[in-house]
Amino acid sequence: MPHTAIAWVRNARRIAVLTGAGISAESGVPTFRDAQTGYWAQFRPEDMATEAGFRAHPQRVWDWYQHRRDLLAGVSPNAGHLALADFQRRHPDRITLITQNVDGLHQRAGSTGVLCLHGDIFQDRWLDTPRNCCFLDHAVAGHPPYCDRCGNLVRPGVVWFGEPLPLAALEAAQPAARQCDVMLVIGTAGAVYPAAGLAQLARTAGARVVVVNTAPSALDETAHAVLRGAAGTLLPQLLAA
Ligand code: BV8
Repeated sequence: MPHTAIAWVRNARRIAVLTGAGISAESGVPTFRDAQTGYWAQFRPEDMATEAGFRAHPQRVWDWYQHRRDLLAGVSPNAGHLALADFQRRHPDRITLITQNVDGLHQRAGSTGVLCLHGDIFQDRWLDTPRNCCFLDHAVAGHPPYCDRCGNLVRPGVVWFGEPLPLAALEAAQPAARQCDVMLVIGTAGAVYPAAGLAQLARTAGARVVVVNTAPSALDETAHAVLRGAAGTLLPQLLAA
């Protein structure tokens, strides 16, 4: 663990953290771009995580999310999630946690005020604007569930490709990136925007950017330091100070 990165964290008044699917990998959650296992291997996540994909194949997409929800029910936060939650407990006003993940593991580790840029896989919402007959707790069970009065479909409460990010989360994440002294970019390929753009925003505003990733990522060149390794190993070292 380079001492410079530890020193930057120790001396930082404000730290912004951007996490991606890689921080949940050690919990046993397949990352977004890992080849989907089994039946799902034949489909591209980028095609399924879209409104068009859901409208074209509602059962396939719904079952993919149900499969991921079921998998998440059996996993726990790992040392990387716990190190971030522990740091926030010790330094409550020094860290802002921004995540692309929809798995809720940061919250289960004890992190609070998590800015969820891509929604929450455990939330349901209506596909079409709900009418006064559409009540989620009255939706008829199905793949997907639906309103038996107007046929509206239930969809997962995540942000699909081509959909805008939740304004409140994004409008909190951008100033956090601009005002931080250090940005930690953890476990993300850096391929999805506007989330990945937060790293450049931080760098342009003068922050030290530190990437933690087991493999090269599109944000390595935005970083002042790249720590090659697993989040579950490196974060406890980086944040223990
Ligand atoms: C939007 C929810 C506009 C669903 C997801 C430029 C600007 C703006 C938009 C765009 C743009 N260019 C292109 C776009 C469009 C698009 C986009 O970015 N496309 C990409 C494919 C090019 N963006 C959008 O559509 C966004 N919306 O821009 O709207 C708009 C405005 C107004 C009105 C209408 C529209 C919405 C994007 C959100 C998509 N939803 N998730 C779901 O989960 O099913 S994105 C999905 O990808 C997940 O959230 C995931 O977190 C995210 C990013 O992936 P990563 O987290 O990086 O995961 P990945 O598997 O790729 O990588 C894992 C990394 O971890 C690897 O690097 C690996 O090495 C590393 N790793 C593995 N193990 C470990 C590890 N690291 C450390 N430790 C380990 N142990």
